Amino acid sequence: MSRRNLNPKNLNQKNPNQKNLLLKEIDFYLVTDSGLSKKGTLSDVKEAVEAGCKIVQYREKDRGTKEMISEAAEIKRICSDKAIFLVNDRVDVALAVDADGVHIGQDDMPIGIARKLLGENKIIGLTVHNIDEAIEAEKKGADYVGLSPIFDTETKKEAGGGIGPYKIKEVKNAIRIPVVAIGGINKENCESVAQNGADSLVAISAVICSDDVKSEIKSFIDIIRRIKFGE
Ligand code: 3NM
Repeated sequence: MSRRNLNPKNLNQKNPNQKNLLLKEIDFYLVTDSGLSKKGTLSDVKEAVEAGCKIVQYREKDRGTKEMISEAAEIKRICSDKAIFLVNDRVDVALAVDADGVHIGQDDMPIGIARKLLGENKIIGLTVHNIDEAIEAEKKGADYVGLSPIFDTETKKEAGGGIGPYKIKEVKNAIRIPVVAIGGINKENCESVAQNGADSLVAISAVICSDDVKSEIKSFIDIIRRIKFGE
């Protein structure tokens, strides 16, 4: 199905399938990081969307709520009908700007409460580290899981050691919702991530620390789509 027919703006309308169709189309997944960014979060999002990225997560740990709402509103405008826009952890910020959904961790707001607050049509992604958490996430109504960390990473020191790309296949075989791989992924190892069945992948430092965010993301998209869709 053509991505052009799948408009994130329609997430608010009464089509419960819309979000699943949108999630089927994702490849490279941008997670923002203002601490690592060279040109700033808004510039990174803009370049990502221009590169063809179809999902953006605003992850900000160092700003106050007011500033986050203002930045989130701007990101939503940049994503408009081109990319799904999620907010990390902060359900309140997602609600304030009417984002397309949230991404939450195991210790964040319980998914059932987030679902009640956001409604059925919004997207909720949950971070998982193993098969049991992935099965539980699907049971509790997550729309996708973020499987982490695939490799060791300096970007999130508390993430622990990498579980290896083969775990992706095991998790894929255990659930039906999409699996997004995250942690220590770069251009050299991303083929193994896609080959093991990841529907999408996040690479923060590999992209955001580069001088040309747009062209880096384009290369990731090309690699993932070649393996995922045979393009
Ligand atoms: N979450 P990089 S690892 C945001 O394991 C985040 O849950 C992780 O950055 C987790 O692509 C991570 O630079 C950072 O390794 C990933």
